[in-house]
Amino acid sequence: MRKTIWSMCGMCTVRCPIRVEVEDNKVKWIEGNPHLLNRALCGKGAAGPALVADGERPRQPLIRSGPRGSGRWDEVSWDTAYDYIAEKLHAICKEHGPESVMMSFRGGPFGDMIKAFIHGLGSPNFTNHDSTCGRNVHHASLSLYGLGRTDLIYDIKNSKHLVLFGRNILASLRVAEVNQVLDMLDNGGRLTYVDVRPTLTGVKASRFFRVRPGTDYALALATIHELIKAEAYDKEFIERFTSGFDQLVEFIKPYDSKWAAKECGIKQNHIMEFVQELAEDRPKVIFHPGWMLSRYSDSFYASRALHVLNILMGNLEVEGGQIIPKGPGDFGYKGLQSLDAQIPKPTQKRGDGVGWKHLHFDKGPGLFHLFYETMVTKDPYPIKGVICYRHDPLTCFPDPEAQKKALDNTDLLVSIDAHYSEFGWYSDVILPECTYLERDSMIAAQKGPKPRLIVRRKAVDPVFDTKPVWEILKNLADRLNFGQYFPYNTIEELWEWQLKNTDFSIEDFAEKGFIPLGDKPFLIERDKLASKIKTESGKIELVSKKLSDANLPSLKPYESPQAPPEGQFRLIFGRSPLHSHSHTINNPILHEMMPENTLWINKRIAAKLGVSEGEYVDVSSKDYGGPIKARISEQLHPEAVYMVHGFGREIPLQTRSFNAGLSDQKLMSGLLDKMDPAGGGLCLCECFVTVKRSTKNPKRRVEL
Ligand SMILES: Nc1nc2c(c(=O)[nH]1)N[C@H]1C(S)=C(S)[C@@H](COP(=O)(O)OP(=O)(O)OC[C@H]3O[C@@H](n4cnc5c(=O)[nH]c(N)nc54)[C@H](O)[C@@H]3O)O[C@H]1N2
Ligand SMILES: Nc1nc2c(c(=O)[nH]1)N[C@H]1C(S)=C(S)[C@@H](COP(=O)(O)OP(=O)(O)OC[C@H]3O[C@@H](n4cnc5c(=O)[nH]c(N)nc54)[C@H](O)[C@@H]3O)O[C@H]1N2
Ligand code: SF4
Ligand SMILES: [Mo]
Repeated sequence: MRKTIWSMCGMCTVRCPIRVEVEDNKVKWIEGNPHLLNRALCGKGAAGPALVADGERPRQPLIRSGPRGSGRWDEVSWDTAYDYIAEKLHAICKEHGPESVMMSFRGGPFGDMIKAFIHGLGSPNFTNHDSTCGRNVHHASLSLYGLGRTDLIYDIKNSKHLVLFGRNILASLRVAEVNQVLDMLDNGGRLTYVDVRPTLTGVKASRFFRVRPGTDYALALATIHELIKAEAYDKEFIERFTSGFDQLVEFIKPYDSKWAAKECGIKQNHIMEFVQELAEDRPKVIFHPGWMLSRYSDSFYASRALHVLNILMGNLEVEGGQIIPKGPGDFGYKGLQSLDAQIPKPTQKRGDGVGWKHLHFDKGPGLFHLFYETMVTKDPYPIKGVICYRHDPLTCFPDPEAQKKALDNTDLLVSIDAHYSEFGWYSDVILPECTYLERDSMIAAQKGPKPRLIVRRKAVDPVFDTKPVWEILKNLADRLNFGQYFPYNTIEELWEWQLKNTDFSIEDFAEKGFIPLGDKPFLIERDKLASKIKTESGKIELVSKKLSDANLPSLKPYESPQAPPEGQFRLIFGRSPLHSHSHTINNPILHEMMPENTLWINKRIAAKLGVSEGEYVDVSSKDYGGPIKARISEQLHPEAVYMVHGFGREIPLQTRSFNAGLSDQKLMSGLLDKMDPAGGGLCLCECFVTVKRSTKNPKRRVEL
């Protein structure tokens, strides 16, 4: 008989709530949770069952038997793997102190357990991938409101006008957000989209600006200029809640629409029409401040300018504007017990310098890429152990060869992953986690207009000898003598412990798959809004004290992006709706639908290079290159070439993805330490590559 399991998708880190139908320990059907997603699921989510069945993943613990990266492994029992890791970690902690161990995590609602593990060990070095993703956006938001990136959400459904600068919302997707955008469009809302190439979102947009790569900041500045000039902004909001407006007015003077039109390669009258629309639609206008904005050397300032536009709209805590997400406490509920909160915070300096060398950055997860320098310099102390849970730094950060050189200074690399990752392949131990459909998770509290408690439930038993992370970390913690911080033996005991202060039990999830904590969303009244602004001054700081203290400008003069050197192109990347970064490339179904990436080339440039659609071109940078098929585009900006991230994998046991397509991160030589000093994000689009028509006739197994 078929049974329903309420769970959470794991094909990307959005973790959409899902309803799974199971029969005879087989997944028969998956759909979005009808109470939250109207049954919708994306293509990757639908391919989940193929992952469970796929044998091309680590099936039991592996300990390296050859040199790092050689691919020679001993298959071992879980006890042997735990003992091996515990012994190595003991030795590292004894010789160098626990701070010599760092642990990274992909991010998301289950981070409590990961933080608890590294803090329980006695190290402050919890970190994640975010300097290649949203750190610039996070720091931009902090510098204005004292609130982080996830402390603001967007009421897209009710907005009159959604403005997206390179936020390809319909392809680089969250199902709930796609639903909201489509509802907004159905309600007659406007969508303005800015990109350097045609996209799914651009196709749906009511206004599309095709800009020169790296010029978003110019367009945002000109929009600020013209709105202020037309006095089309919320004066009361500015006066009441912000500081530094006079400096902004002075700063913005040179940046008018005529200037920006030339800089971005768009029409001035289109900018002026856009400004007119904003004046009509405010305050129900949302300028999305960006998600993946580790791109250009001014991405932090571009994101900051987009936030300034929200502030001019006066859209904070307004229907159809920006909302401060509410937690259980806002609706009178008690929250979950936190594993991490019961552990004394390690007091040593962080190994990446965040919080003492770099005071303007949020301590939270710090900045992973700065640990590489520490591995080499051993300053303030050596880094000897790296544990990555659900994170693949060799794919996530640029220049993997430079990373490997730094990693060679360590004594222990552990990958806890459901797949072979490039990092796992280079590690000393791989601990295979069972896939999301094969495991339960701890309970998570999700903030939002209506907060909720949510949990992932196991749909089927693990096919191989793989284990869930809650069990893996508990076993390691016991062996390392801090098992008391993981006060459970079974997942049921963990749930009970988490729910101890609430009036709920795990049975309360049975009806809908989640526990709603508040049925009616509410907006914070203007009179109470000031208390929600968390800067030192209590104002939204258009000129930030934190930045000034760090000798950084808040209003940075615009600098035009460098044109590519003769014969080269700026390498731009993004995502496909069919893949999640690199870890779906080998999925049997998704591989079949998109087996390799292509290099997008502007039509005029392609003609110059003598390349036609589907022919091979050779792409190269200093240390890496290879052939890839060309995809000719009318609208892609001629300075750029574009590819989807995640391909060019070199793990022989993943036969489908092995050497299929090219890797963008491997082309990014020398970019590992090119960080925006104000935002902490890496400048991944500051990469130039050479493209030539390929004379080779490479073997390719699959035609596009
Ligand atoms: N050049 C370049 N670099 C980029 C990007 C780019 O577009 N181009 N994108 C950037 C962005 S936006 C981000 S967010 C980062 C993402 O980079 P990462 O943070 O590394 O995230 P993912 O690639 O999503 O997945 C990380 C690992 O999680 C593993 N995994 C998947 N499911 C499970 C599971 O159920 N359990 C466990 N234990 N592991 C699992 C995958 O196999 C993979 O090895 O990369 C960034 N880096
Ligand atoms: N299907 C799918 N969805 C995903 C993910 C996935 O892997 N697959 N990953 C998730 C993650 S971790 C993230 S961070 C988000 C990222 O989602 P987004 O923030 O939307 O980022 P990308 O898709 O990387 O890039 C968006 C666009 O930026 C454009 N771009 C490049 N340079 C410029 C420029 O100078 N100006 C402008 N305006 N545009 C430019 C690219 O052409 C691309 O179309 O997606 C999330 N959703
Ligand atoms: S966006 Fe798609 S892949 Fe990601 S969690 Fe949701 S359904 Fe799964
Ligand atoms: Mo990301």
